[in-house]
Amino acid sequence: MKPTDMRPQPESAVELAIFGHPPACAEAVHVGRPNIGDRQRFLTRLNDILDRRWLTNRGDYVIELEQRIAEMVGVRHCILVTNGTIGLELLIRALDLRGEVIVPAFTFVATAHALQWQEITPVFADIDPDTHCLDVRSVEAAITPRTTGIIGVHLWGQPCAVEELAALARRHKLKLMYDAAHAFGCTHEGRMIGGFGEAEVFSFHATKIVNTFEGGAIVTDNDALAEKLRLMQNFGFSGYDRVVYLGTNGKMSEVSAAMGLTNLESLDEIVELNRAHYQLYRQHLADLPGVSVFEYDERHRSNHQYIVTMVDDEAPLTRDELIAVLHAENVIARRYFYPGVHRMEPYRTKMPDAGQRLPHTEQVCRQVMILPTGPSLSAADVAAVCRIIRTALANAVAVRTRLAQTAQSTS
Ligand code: T4K
Repeated sequence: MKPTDMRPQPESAVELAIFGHPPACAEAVHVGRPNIGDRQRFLTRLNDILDRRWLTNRGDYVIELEQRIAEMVGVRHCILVTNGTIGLELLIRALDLRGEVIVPAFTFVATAHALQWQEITPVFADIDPDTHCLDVRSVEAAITPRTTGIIGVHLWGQPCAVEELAALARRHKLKLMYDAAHAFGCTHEGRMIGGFGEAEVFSFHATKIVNTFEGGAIVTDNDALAEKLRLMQNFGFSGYDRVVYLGTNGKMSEVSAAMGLTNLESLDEIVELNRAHYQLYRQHLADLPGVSVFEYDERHRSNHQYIVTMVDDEAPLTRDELIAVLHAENVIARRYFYPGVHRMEPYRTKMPDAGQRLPHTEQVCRQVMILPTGPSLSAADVAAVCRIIRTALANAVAVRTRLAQTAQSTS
């Protein structure tokens, strides 16, 4: 990557790809590159699966991974599933949620889709702008006689206000569950995420801190709930030829579990590296006008899976202008979760005015910019990504003019 100069310069001297310089990265640098543990160990497990000819239906690797996760999280039950979305759908059904369920609109669309898929109405509550998780007062204001539950999302691995949500749910006799897709390996005041609410759901998608290619897990201390979930994820079978419940196919395969076991062995190392990248981003992006790095509450431990930055109105460039500059350099920064689930279909049509009750969601949707991290990036790469941002901001007028010209010539 190229050195840059912070003083405003003539356009042609500003070393950015939008001005015709070669991009900083020869190949695309993505948010969400999979973390891949020890390849040899995975291949050994893969050979074992092939030798044993046991490919799915709760084989040895699925059982082993379920035990390891339950132990690590400190809960009695872990049910591995096909992916996080199926995990949410199963849990919503097993908890018998109906009518309306309160969720944030600042989340991946799967949180709301898992409800709507079952004809349950997601009712969007606003977020706390500091944590990006549900604002408890907004949740309370959204409760109606049709409300049956609340789904909190521990966004970016930052825990929800778990005590306040539990108290609210108790007061109104609502079921409380968590979408913990981002929070595997994270804690709330020293207690592992996974043990809160009736149950929690992790995602082990390729882009997550631990991946099983595709996959997820439901974790709970509730024996009856776990038993129901096990039946539901396997067509309701309780033995050969014996179906005792309505179910679907939500099983994880052995190859996915083998990948999960392998990646779990590298979890601590990856979290350490992510934490180091996070600190570097904070150093390199310090003192920039209008650009800040999301601050985690030190009482909790995050897996630092996402580098979350905010570009506010003080910045001389908008978030989208900065993203255009980064994309030209082959740094594929993302706008998670733009434009907000309430502005995605079918919710946008069903509730066109939802945004009016979600001022913080709307603001954060405009400001969040996710930058790449993980083992595929070096410390020098992190510095280079930050240098692009600094250079763009230091030459904001020229950058804005150039982007406008490019947009005009391509329209
Ligand atoms: N709840 C929350 C809060 C979630 O964030 C998610 C998932 C869920 C529930 C549902 O869990 P799952 O059903 O997915 O288990 C990604 C993921 O697809 C999605 O799993 C994730 N959240 C979401 C935050 O991000 P996209 O739309 O960003 O794009 P995707 O999957 O194409 O990946 C992003 C980038 O990662 C790619 O541009 C390139 C890179 N990549 C991706 C894959 C799949 C790779 O380098 N290699 C790969 O194999 O959704």
